[in-house]
Amino acid sequence: MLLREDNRVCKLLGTKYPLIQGGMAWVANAELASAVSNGGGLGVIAAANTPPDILEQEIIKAKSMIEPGRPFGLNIMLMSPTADAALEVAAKQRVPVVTTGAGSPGKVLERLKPLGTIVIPVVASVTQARRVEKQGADAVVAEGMEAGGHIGELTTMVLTPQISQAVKIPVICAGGVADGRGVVAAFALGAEGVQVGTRFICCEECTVHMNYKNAVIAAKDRSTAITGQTLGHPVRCLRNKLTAEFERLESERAPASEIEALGTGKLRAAVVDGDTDWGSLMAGQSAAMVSEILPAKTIIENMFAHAEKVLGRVGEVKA
Ligand code: TUI
Repeated sequence: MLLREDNRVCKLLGTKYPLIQGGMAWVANAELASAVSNGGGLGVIAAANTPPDILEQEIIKAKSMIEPGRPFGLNIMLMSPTADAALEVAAKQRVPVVTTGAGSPGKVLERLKPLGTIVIPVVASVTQARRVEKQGADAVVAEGMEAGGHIGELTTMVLTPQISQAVKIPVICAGGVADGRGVVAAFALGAEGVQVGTRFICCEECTVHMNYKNAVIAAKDRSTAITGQTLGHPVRCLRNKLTAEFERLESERAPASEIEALGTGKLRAAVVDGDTDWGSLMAGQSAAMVSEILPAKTIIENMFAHAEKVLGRVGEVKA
């Protein structure tokens, strides 16, 4: 059995499955978060750069869509200029779980732990994992560079076991997890849960433009590229005219301001307008393993049912 009664992630979150949905900017809204939470995982709304009043409305909407007793979360992107405002919204709305990304979550832990909020930072290195444990994090997401969006340098395969060994708090594995095989692999590496992003772009309840979903479904093994590496914040997305232009500017050592400017507004163009040529189609390498649009609940149930079958093939995994 992969899923045990005593799974620490399920106990911490109060979910049926030890699964967190990635806090994908522009993608993770009330519709997606409520579908994942109602499906037995932890749905997460992305604060990203959302103005605080609109973010608060989104949280209120999610609360109205989520079945009583089911938890949900808010992801705060720490590089965002609206991160402090999002933190206050999380406190005011008593959001049960907060995940953080792209920075050091000290301030978030200080503000929210006294309120009883569960805080789960996303990290990309062992040093960061150790630090957030000391600062009082309840669990940690170890995110490998197979993931979509803003990424670190290490792969899921090497990051997860090292973080699992370095900390006592539960580790949730992210980056490349899209099906039951990924869940079993995550547990074999020492994780007690998974964070899944890309797979949920292609769920029925996700409101992104159909062109974005179709691009994920069409993706093959080498369909993603990393842009922005020369700027110090690498971002993984599906290859298109935009990533080719990034590559050209970066190889020509264009001024950082010019490269930065190229990215402005491009995630919105992909998500809202369905611009697959010039939009930023953020997605992880697991896009190649996504082949159909299903309800979020079915995705989650299939993932864990398949995990049990896979585990039957590899034998009982011990930490
Ligand atoms: O945050 C993410 N993924 C993201 S954020 C995002 S929004 C965006 N939009 C446009 C351009 C750039 C970003 C899209 N995808 N994942 C979690 C994550 N966190 N990955 C890596 C890190 C990280 C990096 C540094 C965590 C901590 C950290 O610490 C720095 C420090 O000071 O300790």
